[in-house]
Amino acid sequence: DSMSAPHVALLPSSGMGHLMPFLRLAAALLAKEVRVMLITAHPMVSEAENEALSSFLSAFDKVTSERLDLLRIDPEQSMATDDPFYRHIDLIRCSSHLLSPLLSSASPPLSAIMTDMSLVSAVLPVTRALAIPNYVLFTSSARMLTLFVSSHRIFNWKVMAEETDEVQIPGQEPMPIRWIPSSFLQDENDFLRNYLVENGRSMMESEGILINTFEDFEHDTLKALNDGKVISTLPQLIPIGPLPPLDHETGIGLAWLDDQLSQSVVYVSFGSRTAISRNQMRELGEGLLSSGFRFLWVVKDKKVDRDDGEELDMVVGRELMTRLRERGLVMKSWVAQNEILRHHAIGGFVTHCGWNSIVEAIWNGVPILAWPQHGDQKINSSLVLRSGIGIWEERWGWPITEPAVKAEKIAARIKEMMCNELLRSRARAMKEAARNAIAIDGSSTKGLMELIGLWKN
Ligand code: BUP
Repeated sequence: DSMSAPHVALLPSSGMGHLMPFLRLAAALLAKEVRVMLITAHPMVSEAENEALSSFLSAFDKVTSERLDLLRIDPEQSMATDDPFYRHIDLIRCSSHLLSPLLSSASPPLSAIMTDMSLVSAVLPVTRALAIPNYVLFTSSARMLTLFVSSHRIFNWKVMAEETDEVQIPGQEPMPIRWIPSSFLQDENDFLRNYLVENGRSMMESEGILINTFEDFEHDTLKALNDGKVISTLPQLIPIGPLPPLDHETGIGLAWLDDQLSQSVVYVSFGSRTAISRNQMRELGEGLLSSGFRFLWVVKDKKVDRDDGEELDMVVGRELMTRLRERGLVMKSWVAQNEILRHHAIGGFVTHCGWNSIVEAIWNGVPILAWPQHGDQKINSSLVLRSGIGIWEERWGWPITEPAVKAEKIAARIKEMMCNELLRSRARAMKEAARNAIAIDGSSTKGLMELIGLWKN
């Protein structure tokens, strides 16, 4: 009954790639009769985050929404980075003591808090003082987690990168240095590098790590992690994925897609925080045209959507835009990605391989052409390749540099993705496995139910 229902706080961090899985987790917990307090830090970085939060709150009125009003600090004192999302994380870090009154006044008292992977080290001291169990939601792959939790044991990544071309993480096959997120490869004075390493270390002190993946997709890595082969001090790791997209995640109508043949359209998006160069955009546009397929392309010109004011004709070029409009749909973000991926007309997804995008492609059985740009995306791409649900041309840019990948090459890879029946059938099988994982007796459901059971005692 509701008297004994556990009460849990959720604390996402900056950017849609972090907010989306938290909102979906909130819904999954509510569906299991858990009370949810959602704490978000304001002001948020992007318009997309504001909108996602308010539409979520109107769809789920049982959720208690709390605001963490960020301190205004001198940017000079903030983490040395010009990335607005990392700066925002740093503001949350500096404001984390303000969480204390929010958490301690919760009624009924909190059974646990779920903290984003980028906020663990900042939040742990607060939750420890209040004796609230602190769990982490890791918003990337299990393979990426192996790197995160070993990072504090690898003495100096930068030095290592100069000496070898592979990283040996215990219990794992060697990982090429060129897949490692560049932040890890900075020297020991680099704030961001130290912050990542510190969070990896702090995760060891959390009560448990929830991860948006599932057995059939990352079986070996999950097993190595849970058997203590990667690091013996790992707290319990609970795969709870795929966190299913929510019904209210809809956008403007997709009449154009409705008129297309099944599996005939290429969907192209590089996520919510990756802008590609204008030169590369033009090649991509030409590549889409010469692939012969129809397409839905979400163009991103600036890292943060608020800055993305320029007309597509200016960004892509008027002449090219005219030709593109004859064959496809070119839009600016925000689109409702899951609604697109689940549409029968979509036959393939050109993606930067942000973890949520991969999980959503799997959820909908859509084959992938991986084009990673930074961060965890190469590691994620390697999983796409290995599982056989997509292809990856490793020689393409990292990060997007000049010279741009040429249109003909892009067109050839798009054709390969769209015409490969084997990819399509593997993607379909993975979709089945994904849905089974969260069915009533699925592996992810069991993990989540056991966890909730702990909170009831
Ligand atoms: Br763009 C865009 N609509 O127009 P990732 C993204 N999304 O629904 P990222 C939309 O944002 P990180 C759009 O479905 C996914 O849930 C998308 O997360 C949604 O990449 C999320 O794929 C994006 O993980 O984050 O945003 O680059 O850097 O954390 O990987």
